[in-house]
Amino acid sequence: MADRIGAEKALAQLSGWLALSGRDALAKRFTFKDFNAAFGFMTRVALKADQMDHHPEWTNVYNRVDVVLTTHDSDGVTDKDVHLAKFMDEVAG
Ligand code: H2B
Repeated sequence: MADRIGAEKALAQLSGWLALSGRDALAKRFTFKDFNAAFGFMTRVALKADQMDHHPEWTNVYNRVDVVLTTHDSDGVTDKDVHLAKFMDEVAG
């Protein structure tokens, strides 16, 4: 199982992400031009997440994707969340 590093340590390596209150998790809102761009982002991230066997909690409304990352098996934020967060930032551009 991945070691829990905690949101604070994770945030030091990321930009634009926030810590959720009451839960050891990272959050970010991604906003795109339209639904097509948002869903393209989700598709690319979904393939990566499945390869990693590490899945985001997320919701989509039109051009917006709200993401929460945490590692359920470790009961908090791990390097896997940092890795997936960085990938999302890269894909979102
Ligand atoms: N995703 C996330 N975010 N955290 C996990 O702990 C996790 C996961 N565990 N995806 C994986 C799947 C686990 O449930 C399976 C059995 O490998």
